[in-house]
Amino acid sequence: MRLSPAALPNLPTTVQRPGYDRAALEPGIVHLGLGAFHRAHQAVYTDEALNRAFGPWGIIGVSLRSPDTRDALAPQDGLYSVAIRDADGQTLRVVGSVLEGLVAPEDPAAVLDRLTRPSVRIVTLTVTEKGYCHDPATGALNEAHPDIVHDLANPQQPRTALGFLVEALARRRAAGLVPFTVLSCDNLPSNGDTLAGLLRRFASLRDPAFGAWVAEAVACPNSMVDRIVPATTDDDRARMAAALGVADAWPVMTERFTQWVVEDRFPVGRPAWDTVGVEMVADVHPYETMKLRLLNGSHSTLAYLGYLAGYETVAEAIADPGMARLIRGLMDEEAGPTLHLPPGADLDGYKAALLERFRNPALRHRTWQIAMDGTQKLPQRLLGTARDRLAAGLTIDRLALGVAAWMRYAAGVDERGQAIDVRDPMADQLAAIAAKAGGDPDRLADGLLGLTAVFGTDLPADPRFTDPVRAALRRLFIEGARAVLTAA
Ligand code: CS2
Repeated sequence: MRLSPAALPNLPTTVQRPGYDRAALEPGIVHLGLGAFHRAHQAVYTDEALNRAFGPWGIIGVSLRSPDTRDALAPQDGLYSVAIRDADGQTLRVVGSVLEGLVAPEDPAAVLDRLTRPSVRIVTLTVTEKGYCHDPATGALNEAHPDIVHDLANPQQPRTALGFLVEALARRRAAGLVPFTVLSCDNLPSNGDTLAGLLRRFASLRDPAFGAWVAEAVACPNSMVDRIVPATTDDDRARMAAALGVADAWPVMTERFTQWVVEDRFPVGRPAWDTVGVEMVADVHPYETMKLRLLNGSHSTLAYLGYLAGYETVAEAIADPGMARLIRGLMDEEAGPTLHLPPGADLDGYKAALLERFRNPALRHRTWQIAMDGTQKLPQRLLGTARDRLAAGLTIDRLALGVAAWMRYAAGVDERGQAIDVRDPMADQLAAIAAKAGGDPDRLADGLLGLTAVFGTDLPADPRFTDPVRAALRRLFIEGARAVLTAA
């Protein structure tokens, strides 16, 4: 038996399920990037909001690359399960807010069709950092990106999120339809403002007057998203089937903690997210900086060092006392003091909760998963913090160790001489730099610091940044990650 609307009445009574009439649910949101994170976060909030205040806010989910999620959910009529797991056990629910899945490369016209429906009023995105096709150091559009070049030349057959959004906005404008609100839910600094700038630039490259209209007419609220969602494994599928009594081809695993802070700028409406815990605020920046620098900055540092030290998961890595000291120090001494806190924030409670979340024994969150796409993540997770500290004349030793651990990882060979599967949009450049460095830490540092898309031009020219990074990288090569952690 497979999870489906017909199977809902027979699920164990402890499994929460949609309390609204899915057959009457109209789509009002198109989501780009139908991955596990969206399904454990925004889709859950929307499901809850539909329970509270039913309205035309069903979700059409679009995968920009692989058909896997669509293939898993289609036979289930879009239904899927979410397991909240921690030391206390697990809580299960079935989510009903996703109505349909589409695979963009299979049928771009179908995606554009959904995006131009009058009932669609919000487009949300979780396309990961690299999905914005921008220069991570500056936020500017990477106009040489092959997919951007393609989408400008073939507006009817886009490949990128930007290409779809801009073509759909052009069609809506031509048809006299109101533009949708575009809500980025990725871990980028000023994600809405950044996206607004990219949309404007992309649209201007098609036609400057259209670019000006996009800048004027399209609302792109900033948002901060937070929930840890490790990739689902076959073991998770088997445990889920046993708990539900039916098979779910792609359940998602997550933690109890969840947070979503959104700027309340939705000129054409939104679900009743404010009734289900979404914090609707005027300014997201303080929330976002706190999260990116404390959670994600710690996560990346822990992921690179943890992987090098032979730890497979976050929980294993943070159980190393040296790692716990390092991450605590990074938060307390280096990242924390750079923050302008949101109103009413409890910084100590937040940091303690983060360490507890990293220790969650029931989530197998792989260091390798977090280590992906380092070139896209480092700027907002570690380098912005380093810039602020250097400007204030402060030290950056732990941040430098995090950056050096990325460099050691990006070199592509672990401490036992085994190849590392380095996933990164700049993987070819990383490999070429590593090959040229031939295992010499100083040459590796020089080569990687030359990536201006990551480091800009200021940091590589500042010895207060480069000296501690080089020193940490030498130690990682000579002593190894475990020894460096022991001394942390
Ligand atoms: C992680 C994030 O994979 C990663 O890079 O740091 O996905 C992290 O789990 C989320 O941002 C938590 O909200």
